[in-house]
Amino acid sequence: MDQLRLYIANKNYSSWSFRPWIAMEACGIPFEEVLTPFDFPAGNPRFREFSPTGRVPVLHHGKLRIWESLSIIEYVAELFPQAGLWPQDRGDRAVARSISMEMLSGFRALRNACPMNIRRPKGRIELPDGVMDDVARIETIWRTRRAASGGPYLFGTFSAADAMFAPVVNRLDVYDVAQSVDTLAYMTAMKTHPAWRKWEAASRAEPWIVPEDEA
Ligand SMILES: N[C@@H](CCC(=O)N[C@@H](CS)C(=O)NCC(=O)O)C(=O)O
Repeated sequence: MDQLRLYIANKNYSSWSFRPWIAMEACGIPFEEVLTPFDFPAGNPRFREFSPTGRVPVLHHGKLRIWESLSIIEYVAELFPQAGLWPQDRGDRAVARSISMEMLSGFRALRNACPMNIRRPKGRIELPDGVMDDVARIETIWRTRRAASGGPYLFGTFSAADAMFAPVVNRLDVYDVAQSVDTLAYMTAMKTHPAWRKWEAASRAEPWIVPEDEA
């Protein structure tokens, strides 16, 4: 099989890159990573060299190009069915996809106000209207899924749904907006996963600062 090559941007800031990366890393899927740092003042011109949309993440597999974080996860889940990216139970799988899509298309107030920033020291900021509504919905999803599965992840073992929420775990953590014991327990499970620790260590070692993402 051709090597899978995942194109990503800064580990400290690129929330969409984080999702397929942690899904593949946590589920033991072999891949090569290619990191190209953001260059926002210039409009990220180098991304066009490997990405049809000029955005990351993108997966190259032979001549195939796959963009959009969730499509990448779906592709590798089909390539490696034994890796368990999605829950085994069909109903659970459907709900995992529902909450993954809800994440992909929603929670804009939280995403706009609180950019992912792995190495940000914990501290509150003034939050615009709507952010705490997003947080409440996210906490309900996490609490409901962990109660149904028994945890520690949303569907018991780590799945693509956890990967889709990984950047949100960072946001609730570093902007100090999570309070409930159950939310904090889920965040601890995520932040102590070996794949998270690997991404975090690399984020901390990066030299780049992106002013647009320093809230
Ligand atoms: N819906 C896309 C979002 C991709 C996206 O917006 N990526 C950001 C980085 S996290 C990007 O490439 N931004 C560069 C730009 O807009 O120039 C996905 O799920 O992959």
